[in-house]
Amino acid sequence: MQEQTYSVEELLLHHAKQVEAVLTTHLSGDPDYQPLIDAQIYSLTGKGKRIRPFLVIESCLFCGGTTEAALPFAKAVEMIHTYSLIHDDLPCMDNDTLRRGRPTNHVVFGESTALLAGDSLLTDAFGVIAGNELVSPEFRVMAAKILSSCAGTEGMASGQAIDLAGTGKQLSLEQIAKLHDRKTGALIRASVLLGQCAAQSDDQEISEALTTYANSIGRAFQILDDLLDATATSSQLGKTAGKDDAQQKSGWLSRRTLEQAAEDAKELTVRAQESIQDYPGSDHLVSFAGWLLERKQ
Ligand code: GRG
Repeated sequence: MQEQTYSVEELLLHHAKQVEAVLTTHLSGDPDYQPLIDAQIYSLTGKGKRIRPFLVIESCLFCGGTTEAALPFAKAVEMIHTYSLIHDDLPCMDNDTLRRGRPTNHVVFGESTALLAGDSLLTDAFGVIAGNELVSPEFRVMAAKILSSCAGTEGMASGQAIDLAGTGKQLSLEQIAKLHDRKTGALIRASVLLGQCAAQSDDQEISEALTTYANSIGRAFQILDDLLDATATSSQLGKTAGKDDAQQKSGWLSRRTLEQAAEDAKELTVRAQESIQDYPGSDHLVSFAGWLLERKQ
């Protein structure tokens, strides 16, 4: 496929198909723990946008690597994203019943299986990273370190903790931005940096450009998410709409009007595009940042 002639939607679909073909290949059936396998397959095969795998693959191509080398890392990031959605929906967290247009994992499989499905996805993701034979051991270790720091205590998990602790409280815009950077931005940052690892590039300048790009689209993405939460319906989103208000969450709109938030997202998108647009081969990542701003889901 000559990718440069395709729209962002077509590229997303193309990469989604590639990653979906390998997402469940590490899971083999055993009647003793079949529900644990079924629960993972259920959530992995839900209708996700596959934004993070897209970023891993496109960042790898941008850095001179191949889709084949990027695929295991793309799969690992999607596994961690899927675990976070399963756990986020649990009764002890957001207690949600709708995700990716279907009942949430614990509604279908029960709470303990959902918890274990998330645990398995998180743990197995690191096995998938370690098993990427198209990348040298040095870059596999680098990828594992990046993913662990972006998903763990310094990243997504603490973002979730700050979010839960802030429920019902008025956070400042700076506090909300910090929460977004961890809860949403960290895995987006991991995606682009894992793409660079898959290309076996340790170019510091490129790494910094990709980090600025990811931090900016991560913020814009979450602002858009808050805007959609306030303005779209549950059936449009495939998840429960209006949650921030109902759960007294301190989202971007607790401090900014709809118009200001849209303007903030636009500025962040421009910043993201400017951080990489002068590098050759950045056109897909540049267009993707613009596409994110227009998304309706
Ligand atoms: C449980 C450690 C832990 C973390 C949970 C992911 C998450 C953190 C919470 C989910 C709720 C939420 C609003 C997270 C912000 C990130 C986000 C918008 C996730 C949804 O990502 P999409 O839109 O989902 O890419 P799809 O379904 O398309 O993959």
